[in-house]
Amino acid sequence: MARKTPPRERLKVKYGDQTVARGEGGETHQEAGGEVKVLTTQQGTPVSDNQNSLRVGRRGPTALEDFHFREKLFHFDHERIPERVVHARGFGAHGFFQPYESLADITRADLFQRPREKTPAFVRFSTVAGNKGSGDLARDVRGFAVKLYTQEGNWDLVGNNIPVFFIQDALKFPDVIHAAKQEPDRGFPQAQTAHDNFWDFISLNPESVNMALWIMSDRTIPRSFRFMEGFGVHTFRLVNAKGKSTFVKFHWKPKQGMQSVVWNEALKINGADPDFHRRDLWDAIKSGDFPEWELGLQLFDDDFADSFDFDILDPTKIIPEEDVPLRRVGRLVLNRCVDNFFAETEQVAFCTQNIVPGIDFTNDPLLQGRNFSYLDTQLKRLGSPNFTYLPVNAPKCPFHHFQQDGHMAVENPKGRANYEPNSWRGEAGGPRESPERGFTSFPAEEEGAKRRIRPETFADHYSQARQFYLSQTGIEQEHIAAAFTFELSKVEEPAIRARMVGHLLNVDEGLARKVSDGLGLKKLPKPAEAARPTRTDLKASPALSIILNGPESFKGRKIGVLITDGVEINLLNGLKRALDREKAQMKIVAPKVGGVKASDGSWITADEKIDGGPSVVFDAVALLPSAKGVEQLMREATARDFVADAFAHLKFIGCGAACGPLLEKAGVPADADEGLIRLDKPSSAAAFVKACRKLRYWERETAVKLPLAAE
Ligand code: HDE
Repeated sequence: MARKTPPRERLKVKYGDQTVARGEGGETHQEAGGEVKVLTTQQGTPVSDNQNSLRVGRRGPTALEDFHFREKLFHFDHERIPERVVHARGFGAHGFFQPYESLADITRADLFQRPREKTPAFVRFSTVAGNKGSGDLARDVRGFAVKLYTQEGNWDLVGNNIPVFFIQDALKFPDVIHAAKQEPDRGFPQAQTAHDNFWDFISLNPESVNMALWIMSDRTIPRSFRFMEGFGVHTFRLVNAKGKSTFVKFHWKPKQGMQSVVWNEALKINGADPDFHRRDLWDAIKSGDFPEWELGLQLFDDDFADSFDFDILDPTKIIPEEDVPLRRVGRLVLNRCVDNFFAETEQVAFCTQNIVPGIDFTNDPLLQGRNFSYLDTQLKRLGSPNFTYLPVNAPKCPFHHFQQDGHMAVENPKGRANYEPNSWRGEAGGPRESPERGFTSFPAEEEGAKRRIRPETFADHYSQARQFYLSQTGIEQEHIAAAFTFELSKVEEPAIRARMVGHLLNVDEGLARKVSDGLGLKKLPKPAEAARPTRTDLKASPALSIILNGPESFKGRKIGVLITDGVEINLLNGLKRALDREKAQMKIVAPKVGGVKASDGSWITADEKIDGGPSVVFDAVALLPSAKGVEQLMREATARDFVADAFAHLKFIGCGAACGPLLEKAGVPADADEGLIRLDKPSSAAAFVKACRKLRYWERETAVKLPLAAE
């Protein structure tokens, strides 16, 4: 049916300072809601009808001359660009980096010269293996890629939330990624390493064992991006104005403290809210709670490098913070969400080769390979060497070069000279090189035969894996054992399971036995053949534990409060006040999203209906139904799950006076443990919120029979 044409009067638009009829060009017109923009084609031609294509006759064919139709469909057909082969699912935000002090003595990098001066930043967090539409809570490494728009060019620190990597040579990258992603014949499983190909590769590749320990730890199921660390992984160089080089490892330390979820919770969050991590970052920034990380530098010289137990060029190794303490030199704050996901998060093009004067590479073979791969991949994804002009990728400092033309050349050099050297003077000659200001590589001496070789110094594959394991609390060790058991139980080929346990025997016998028992292996396999015996003299590094590096407050966390009609209003208000003081959030969960009538007759609007806001999406919960409401909740499976899951996931539970029968019905004895905290008068709210600072009541774990701990 043809759309009724609005009266001619309403089609008037402002065009410059004239008012002309729509259809004669122009940008805005008046509607009831005020002045709005007139829809145009990409060529700027105003569109009269965006509901019906051009037809010949009432029920006739569509005319090919309908340029608006053809342009619209043509553009739509080309909306997608190739997703990243790895790190396809990501989420970005803008912010800034601010140094605490001048680091001029160790680097000439411009962003580290002037204390408190802000350098704009864009950060993209990601998972590695899953495709763009996969769930946020996959057990996976998280990317932590930072683009810093310095006054001497863009510096991309393309890191992860784990400080080591699977492989020592970039040549192996396609193999490890092929093995991790969906198996090629069947196209599944999506976003998980719990399958044969992955563990087949890892078990045949002992250099991956340290990383295997890290990925089976809770590091790969972070509570959200805000609560995880970031690492540059490789050793880099900082170079000062005199040309002196200092080795450096980069760390991002979350001011919010570290926090992960438990595995059973991760599985359920993926169902309840597959966007849990991106929503968390978005909500935090939009509410003004800007996440912040401190940049920590581990600085060391050649003497340390030569005396260190492992090769500083080996990306499967860390340098424990206890050996080289972190120097905290500045802060990264994320304070602005993207305006458009595609334009920014999708089109941002990180390249490890993007470094600036004062920072330099080392010979880490993984880093050397990455320096090729990233530029190459951006051309494939973005389709033109001019991707550097996209606003999210363009430097924010002046830039001048002779690169020209190509697809989508939005800006070409002006003037006659497009080559160098040239004899044109002044502006006509274009930019010139600058030996003083320009980037100069650190003149490291290199020599040797050209061979395909892996240095002897990279050969110890187990000692640091053991050190990592022994640096964990008992609870975290149990989680590692449980994760190996879970993943290897999904492996169908028994030989692969056994081969992996053979590696674990070189890490820690207790761990290997737990996994072997968990898998039901009839007998313990032989330890894998080791190129170097496992060292047992490496000291534990408490910095590697998440639990030992948690937050000091409940700030930025979320409580889900389950209420019904008749909720005690003073109690609810008391809890809200206590949470406000802590700068934590309260979300109301109720049988209907419209809300409930409180004890004083006031109306409380809910944030979520119970099945839309299960307890897995909260850090702690409070149960404040009225006595009558409890009867209703006891009949609802979602309400029982809300309670049972909160308990099983070791959450603190604030218990209102009436909630006893609901707890019982959910299988939780009312006096089960000290993680259940009375919330029967407004003054008890403060004690409850204080308890929540510990995030979990870990003591409960051994009592709960869920697949959290290895049996
Ligand atoms: Fe990457 N990696 N990578 N990687 N990587 C990519 O670049 C690659 C490695 C990391 O949010 C790709 O733009 C090779 C280590 C992050 O856009 C690709 C090797 C670390 C991101 C690529 C590695 C990373 C990527 C895919 C082995 C931690 C996401 C799309 C030598 C220090 C960046 C893209 C974003 C993305 C190659 C290993 C981190 C294909 C060859 C080690 C955070 O170029």
